[in-house]
Amino acid sequence: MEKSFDALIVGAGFGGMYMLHRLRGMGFSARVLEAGAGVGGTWYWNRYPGARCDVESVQYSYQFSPELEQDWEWSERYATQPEILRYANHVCDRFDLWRDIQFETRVVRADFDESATLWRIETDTEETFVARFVVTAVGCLSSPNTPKIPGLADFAGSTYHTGYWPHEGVDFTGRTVGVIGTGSSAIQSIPIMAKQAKHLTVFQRTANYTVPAHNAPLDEAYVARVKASYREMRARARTKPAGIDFVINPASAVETPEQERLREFEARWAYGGLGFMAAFSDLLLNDESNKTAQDFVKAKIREIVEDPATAEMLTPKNIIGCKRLCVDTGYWETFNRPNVTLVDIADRPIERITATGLETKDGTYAFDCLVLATGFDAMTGALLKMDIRGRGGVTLREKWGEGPKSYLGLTVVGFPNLFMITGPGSPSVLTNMLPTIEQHVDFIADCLGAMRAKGATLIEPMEEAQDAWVGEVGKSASITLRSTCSSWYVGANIPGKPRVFMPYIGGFPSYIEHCKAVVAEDYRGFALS
Ligand code: N01
Repeated sequence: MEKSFDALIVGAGFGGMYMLHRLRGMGFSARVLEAGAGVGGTWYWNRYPGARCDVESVQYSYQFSPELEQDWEWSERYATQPEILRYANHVCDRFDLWRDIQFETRVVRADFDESATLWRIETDTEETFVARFVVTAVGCLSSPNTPKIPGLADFAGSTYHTGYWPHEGVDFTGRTVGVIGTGSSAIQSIPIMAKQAKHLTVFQRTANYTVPAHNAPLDEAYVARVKASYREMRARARTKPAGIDFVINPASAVETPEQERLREFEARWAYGGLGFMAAFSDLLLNDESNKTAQDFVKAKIREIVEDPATAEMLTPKNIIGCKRLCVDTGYWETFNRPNVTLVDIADRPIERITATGLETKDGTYAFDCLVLATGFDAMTGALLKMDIRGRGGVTLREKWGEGPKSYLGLTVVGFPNLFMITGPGSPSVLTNMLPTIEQHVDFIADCLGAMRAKGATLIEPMEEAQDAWVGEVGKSASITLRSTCSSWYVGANIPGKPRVFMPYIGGFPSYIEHCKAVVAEDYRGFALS
């Protein structure tokens, strides 16, 4: 017997949890289906050593409940994965969410039944559901990418993926370890694995930029100040492109005299964190300006890394901030350790994994444990893993054959009553995810409320509105340097994936204005019936 709800929510990360809270509060019946055995989404799966958020904890938190903001105590400037997971569990306790979340239930298929105007949902537990609305809260970086390197299955030691880490943790003490990848997950975990392991070999295909976190326990007086002015801080954050309360210097890097420019970079470096890219307003708009930031970080690498050949190998060749900037604790310093070796695989790629390690064109490397820090099939991966079929049985995979198209990153033509939280075409991964998740959830909840008030049961974006939004997403991407490199933002890390800059880069404030205008004009661009 199928179970029936007003809305089914896929995923119990921060998006799914708040969506449930909102819908229940409005009197809708809702159930969350979650593949994992607990809440937290990305923070449930990504348990690799050193995993922590690169947005400061007081900002990477829900703002819908001022009482929650006041009661919860963050212990560090950047929260660790275990602390964020405790926070997610606390939210579930506090708002009594558990009773409507069903764990270890993966949605494998969803069909829109046009005659009944309902979604029919199949799961890997054989249980089926029907619902008027489906909301996907599956995350943007949640489908781990395991590259198809020949021989991967032959490795006789233990293989781990940073995005799917064993819950009991891994102790590398006395073991030799090979790590493939130098993205954020690798940059966070390498310094910690290096301290444990007998020997660590890092296989680097693309050297990456990172800035120091300068993480520290939070000082009581600072926390008191934040708590006394949360509303103002949140309001300021909503006026910033990334939804983070950074101080953005409006000056141009190239137009600033050199000494002054260096002072600004130095101050940002000393403060730590992603605000480094807010040192000047044109770092991601102008090649020459970007180069000044590149040169500054390259000089830091040469200063920190003792062996000049290793420093040279670690020096990125691309635009800073084009791939997502990393935030680290002791990353460059780790390469001064005698038990760490860096292997450049850009020109000498891995040819195969063997039982005892791996082979490149000109070398053989042995290790007991292999860590794949190889990232995710970003933004579309988790959505396309489910077999979602809209009108006429057309699959989302077919619909997005040339890359994802959406209206506002929230809805897709041909898929009525299906909403995506932080879907492709939304600011999402370019922003502080918590506030942008809340904005999406509020949009969806308010929309369902408006439909109920009108007596409407069906909502679907119109083709022209979707085309216009896809055009807007493309136009905003074209003016930034961010769309110019081979990153996961454009799907370049997944062989065969269409190359499209997936998130909306026009900034959170502009996105909020677009959404507000759509609502003010009675859900402009949507057909309601
Ligand atoms: O993944 P990545 P990630 N052979 O895709 C390499 C967020 N995040 O998990 O650059 C050899 O960045 C690949 O090389 P290349 C954050 O948004 C946030 O680290 O493609 N190497 C690259 O070095 C981040 O951007 C936090 O040449 C291969 C690495 O693997 C996003 O998640 C923490 C390869 C993958 O880097 C993804 O980060 C962690 C192959 N076949 C993550 N395939 C926070 O702090 C891939 N690589 C909040």
